[in-house]
Amino acid sequence: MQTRRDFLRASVITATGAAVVGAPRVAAAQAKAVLKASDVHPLGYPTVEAVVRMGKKLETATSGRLSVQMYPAMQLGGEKEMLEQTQVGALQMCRVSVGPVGTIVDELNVFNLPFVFRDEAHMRKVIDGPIGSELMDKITSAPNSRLVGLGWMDGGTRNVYARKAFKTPADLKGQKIRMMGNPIFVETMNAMGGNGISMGFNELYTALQTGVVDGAENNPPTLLTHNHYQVSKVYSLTGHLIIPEIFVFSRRTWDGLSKEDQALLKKVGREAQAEQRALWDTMVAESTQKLKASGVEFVDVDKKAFYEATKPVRDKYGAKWAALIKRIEDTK
Ligand code: BDP
Repeated sequence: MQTRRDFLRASVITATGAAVVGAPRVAAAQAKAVLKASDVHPLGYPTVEAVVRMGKKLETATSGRLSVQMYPAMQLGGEKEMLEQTQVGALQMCRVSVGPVGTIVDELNVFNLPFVFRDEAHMRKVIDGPIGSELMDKITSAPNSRLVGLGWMDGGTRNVYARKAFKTPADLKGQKIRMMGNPIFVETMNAMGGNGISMGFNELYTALQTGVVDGAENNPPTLLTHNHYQVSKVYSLTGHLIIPEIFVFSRRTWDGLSKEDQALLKKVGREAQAEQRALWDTMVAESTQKLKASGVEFVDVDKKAFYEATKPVRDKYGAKWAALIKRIEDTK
């Protein structure tokens, strides 16, 4: 497995070597290039597997000229760090939650609003349809983003987990719950009755273990894969966030690629989106079953109360995107 140090060393070699990727322009359009990709999840997790398979397709299609080197499992830090490395071209690709991307391209924050989607089927309809394409284009065209959007992935439904159940907002009183780095999420948790704590995913396991936070919120595959369920045995089905995931490419590297390579990346990117979805559905079913078998208690909650409690967050952050939110609501 590659370490962070190997990665940094590889970057240096890359910056001075013949096969230049991550430099402002790829020296020769047809140069051999190893595209570095990263994900917070380990090998085998649906998002990682889909990008690894995408890399194999690239390799086959270009007879080995283009390939993907995956840096999984938070080797390169949390999602904020991965996005920054992609923006400067130290990484070519990263798969992240839309959560932190909303701090780069504001319009994406509509997907980060609590209860903006009725359910996962609704979310899929939206990302697969015109709104999904428009927002993907926004990422690519926003001058400050320095990213090229390649595709969406599924991130399921996020529920709160801790040592105790949270059936109503009152139950969350005084509870420090880790949220992803974006003010919307901290305010969402505060509105839900708890104390939202913004923290990188790479710091969370220790924070749960040491009691720096009382709990966190995520989908079943993440709760299982990252062993958080060993500390937090109660999973309250709040369903407050259904946030798509996204994989993006470095604009800096992209601009040095030939039109043909760009088109190929877009094609295999679209295929990765479909592959991840199938892997995801299997993983959600399996992890739900494994969590239950390990003694994690799945608790039904007063969802309406959480929905109503979070209205101020939707009002505050949704006001400027009212037309878009209406279109999302109207997507049946
Ligand atoms: C997981 C997402 C991952 C996020 C993580 C988080 O797949 O992209 O980093 O949540 O909570 O569900 O930070």
